[in-house]
Amino acid sequence: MTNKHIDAELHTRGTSLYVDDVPPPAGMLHAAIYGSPVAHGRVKALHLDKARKAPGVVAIYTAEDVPGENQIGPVLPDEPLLATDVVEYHGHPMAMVVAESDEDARHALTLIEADIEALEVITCPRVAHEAGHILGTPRTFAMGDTAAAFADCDIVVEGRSDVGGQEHLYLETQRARAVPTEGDRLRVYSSTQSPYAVQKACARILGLPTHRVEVDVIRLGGGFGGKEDQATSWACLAALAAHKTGRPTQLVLHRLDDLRMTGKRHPYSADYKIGLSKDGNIQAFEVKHFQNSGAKTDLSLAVLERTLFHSTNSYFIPNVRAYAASCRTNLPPNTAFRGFGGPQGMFVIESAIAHAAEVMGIDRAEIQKKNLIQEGESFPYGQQAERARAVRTWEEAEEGFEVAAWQKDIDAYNAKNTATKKGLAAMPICFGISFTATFLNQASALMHVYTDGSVSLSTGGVEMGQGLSSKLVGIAARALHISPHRIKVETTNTTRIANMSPSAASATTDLNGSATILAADELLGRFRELLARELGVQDAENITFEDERVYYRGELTEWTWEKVVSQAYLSRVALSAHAFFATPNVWFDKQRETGRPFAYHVFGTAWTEVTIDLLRGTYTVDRVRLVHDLGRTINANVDLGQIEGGLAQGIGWMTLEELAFAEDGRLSSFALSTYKVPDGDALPEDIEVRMLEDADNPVGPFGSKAVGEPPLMYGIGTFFALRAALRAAAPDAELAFNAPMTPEKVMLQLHHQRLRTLWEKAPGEA
Ligand code: MTE
Ligand code: LUZ
Ligand code: MOS
Repeated sequence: MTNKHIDAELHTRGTSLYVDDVPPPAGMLHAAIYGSPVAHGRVKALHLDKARKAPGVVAIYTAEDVPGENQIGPVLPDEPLLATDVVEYHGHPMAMVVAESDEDARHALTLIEADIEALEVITCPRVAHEAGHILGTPRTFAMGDTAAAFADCDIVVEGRSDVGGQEHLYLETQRARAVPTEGDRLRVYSSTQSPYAVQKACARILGLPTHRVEVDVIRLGGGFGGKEDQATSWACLAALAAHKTGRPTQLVLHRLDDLRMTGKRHPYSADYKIGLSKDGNIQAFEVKHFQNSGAKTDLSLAVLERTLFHSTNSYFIPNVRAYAASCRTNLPPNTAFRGFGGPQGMFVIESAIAHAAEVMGIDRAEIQKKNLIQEGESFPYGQQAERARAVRTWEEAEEGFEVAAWQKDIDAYNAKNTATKKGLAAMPICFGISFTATFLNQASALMHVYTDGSVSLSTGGVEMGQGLSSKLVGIAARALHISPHRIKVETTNTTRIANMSPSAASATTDLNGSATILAADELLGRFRELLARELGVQDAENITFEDERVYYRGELTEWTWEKVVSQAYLSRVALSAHAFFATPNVWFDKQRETGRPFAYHVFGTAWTEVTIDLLRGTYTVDRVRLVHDLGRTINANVDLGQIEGGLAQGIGWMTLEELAFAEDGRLSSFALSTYKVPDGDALPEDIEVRMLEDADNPVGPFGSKAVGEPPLMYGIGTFFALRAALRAAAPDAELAFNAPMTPEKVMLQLHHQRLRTLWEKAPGEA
């Protein structure tokens, strides 16, 4: 089986197609969006006359021009496509210019003026919480009795932890092209993880039945969650323009507009309290998560829920009380981002453990290891750990990477060096696989076999660089027992696959791959019956397929794949199959906040080594070594790419990527000159990934496990390695649990706590 990423060659040659690479249809118009110049205000007037007269302008549309419902909220109906009387974040779309060229459209934007009465701007989730600006209802997961448990603890520590948001920075910015076909019909090409969400929303805003809108997706230049829901508005806007003008219309966000107008990973602030026995067993944990949701609900409530699901990471804690609230602020609506609230939840428990270890004067890793969840123990939402591999991955990492000797080397280094210090930290991860909204765990596959033996495969899954197509080819080839080169994965299209779930939650291969296997089984079943007739035997179940050959009772026959297929056609046996898959045995009761939301968990353990330059505050991530549980991998190359890519994104989130919003709600880190993403130099030179062996997953396709999101959370280890290095430099300093740990923050903490005393003493003193 080929192990290459199937798009690798196209990408390398620059011939892979994205929305606006397809040659434009004749007469295509270009749209550009006027976004609110303030973060909160009442709209008094919008002056469009000058812009209407600008060269090339065909039309300008506002909320009044929406023929259907001006509403795109995916969960709660609180998000108009175009703002009406109030604007609630800087960049909030207010009007759309449609013009003959992108330049014309953007020039006209500069001629629009808005009269807006400024209202109070809130950017802090704690302030919003205090003021009662809460989206949905706060949630609490509870297990055991924390109050009683704290009373019995030898050590109780309390603190605060803050973690920043993150820009998705998909290479391909948000975009869509809408083409009117005939009658009231539209075809929409969208860079979306959720073609069905786009289809539904376009129909809703145009007041059409869903079947009038066809959405087609070739691939995305990255999504990372940023296009799970937030590709929808741009597709709807292009659709609105195409519907109104009757001409194809394309909307491509320029990078700076994309940075300014779209939501990001949710920043969180949290209060924690952790109680332990003196030998390091965690007895109780309480946490309050304040999610900075931005101005609209978007997917915030689902993200919030996943924060709760991962509030105890890989640990078993008998008494837990976890509260979480989505706090409405005047920032762009924050949204899905790889990990979906899980990483934010994990950061807090890791902070609490680090804090406790420092107070107790023991190794953080000692507490981590002692409390890893074991087979049959419960998570605070009632699900039990099954095939728990927290301890296994921990021990394989500890032994395989000779952590004890490694730590010794680091201690020796720190004893010798005064200008630089090293830190080493462990990061175990445990991530639940399945959409927590149970109904989304469904998928379909449509398989056509042509008479030459080639196979066309459609699923509801979207290729966004994660290697879905490569895996689907591998799965289909294996399920049909034919060569992968015979299989082609088609674009994702709403007329071929209806009502698909978003490609998200790392579950796309699990869901669509399982549906693919069912479709293949259906075809092979028909072929068996046909072959039984041809061979003149009754026991069709003894006909088997392997390597494009047919065997009967283990004996090779003269039948090959191609021969079977052409005989099936001549015998009028259907060569197409549609199959449907729904993940069995997952459920959740929101009233009682218990259930079995996940089909399974992904486990792993990473160790990270860093070096800090104490004079400059700069640092390097020297080494990351990890043991990861992939089940039985379908494509080791793709999986390794996902692990390394996720790790890189997690390191960026924890170190360099700092979103800065001014008090007036404006994004100050509005360009790549002010928002630093990790480049090759910022990433570890030495990454060693070991895939856990003998790690079958009976509920994944061919024993595999999902891979997309979990590795991002290894990046959290970098924060704690940096903290360990800081501790080596300044044992008594007050260090905040405040990520990202930018070089600036390293510097400030060192400067305040330690260097200042050194400098005060330094000149001429003993
Ligand atoms: N990898 C690449 N190259 N590009 C992406 O956009 N998205 C991530 C992850 N890996 C992403 C990626 C996110 S957020 C998810 S949920 C999964 O891929 C989605 O794909 P999967 O369900 O097939 O793992
Ligand atoms: N999206 C979603 C997700 O709608 N539900 C989820 O549980 C989820 N998890 C991770 C990423 N996206
Ligand atoms: Mo990923 S955050 O589920 O798109």
